[in-house]
Amino acid sequence: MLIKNRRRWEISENDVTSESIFFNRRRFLKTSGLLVAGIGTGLVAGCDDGAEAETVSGALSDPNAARYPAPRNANFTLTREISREEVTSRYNNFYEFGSHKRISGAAQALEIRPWQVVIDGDVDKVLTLDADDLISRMPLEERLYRHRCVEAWAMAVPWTGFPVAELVKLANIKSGVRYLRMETFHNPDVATGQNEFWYPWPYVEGLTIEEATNDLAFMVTGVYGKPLPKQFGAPLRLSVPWKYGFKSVKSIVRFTFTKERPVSFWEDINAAEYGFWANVNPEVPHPRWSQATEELLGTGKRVPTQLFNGYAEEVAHLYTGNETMLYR
Ligand SMILES: Nc1nc2c(c(=O)[nH]1)N[C@H]1C(S)=C(S)[C@@H](COP(=O)(O)O)O[C@H]1N2
Ligand SMILES: [Mo]
Repeated sequence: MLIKNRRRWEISENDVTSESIFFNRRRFLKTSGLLVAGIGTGLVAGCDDGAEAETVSGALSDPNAARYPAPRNANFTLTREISREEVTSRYNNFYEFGSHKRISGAAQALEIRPWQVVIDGDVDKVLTLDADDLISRMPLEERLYRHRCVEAWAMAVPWTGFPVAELVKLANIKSGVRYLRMETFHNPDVATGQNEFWYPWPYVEGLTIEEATNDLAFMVTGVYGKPLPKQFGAPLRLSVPWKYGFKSVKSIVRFTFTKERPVSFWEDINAAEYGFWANVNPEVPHPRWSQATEELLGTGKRVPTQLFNGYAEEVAHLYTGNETMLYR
């Protein structure tokens, strides 16, 4: 289909609703009571404790808030400085809210509570869980990770979360499962970028089961010692730091275990540029970005890029004997 082959830089950024319109709309919804009325109407399985408190504004509060900052896992440290929160929280890729970096204001319109998560596919029993409930069952820890976008910028952040392997354990998967498919929410009323019909919404990403259960694969629930801000992909966002950033899917609503390799969002748009594997590799240039070096956000410094983004020791064994995995 011709329209799908439109490149990112050809897409107009002017049709994104401005922040002020967003906030005015929210204010209208709040004062008219519509926003409050919309909360809590979805009966969510597994969310039966009724303990969620309502704040004055009508938004539900985070029952896991007291668990931040979580204890830091010393196995995951960095040899570079942590990127400044003021920079990383205002420079984000989240196409649901616009095809540019200044989406942090618009992303605040996303209601993350209640948030239903489905675990389905080749599992013993389909699970429908409330995200807060899921997180409350998981061991939270802090890890210092690199993040490397295919656009050749990089950051280093203290994520809080739990190993994806814990979620795989909870899912009780059947034998023969080979992939984990993850899907972002779909709500064009709130995420105006999803009205840009030439994108294959909702955003989808996938990993092999071996990748998903590798110790580095992390399900992020917080950052900088606090629950995750919306622009970073609250309430559940993946981090697979040895792969290009687009693999780290945000605001997940569905985990599907399958025998078939999922087609990722960017792979669907342009498989030659954004393949399924997307392992960071300085020797394989992207048509628009040499991958040899990267800019550290907020510093103006460029540094050499490393194979697997510096995580070869942890993950190289996953790809031995298959060259294509080192390509795209
Ligand atoms: N749902 C969704 N997830 C997404 C994206 C997106 O547009 N939508 N962008 C990806 C890309 S390209 C990158 S680099 C990271 C950016 O994460 P950050 O904004 O928290 O730095 O999120 C990834 N996850
Ligand atoms: Mo990215």
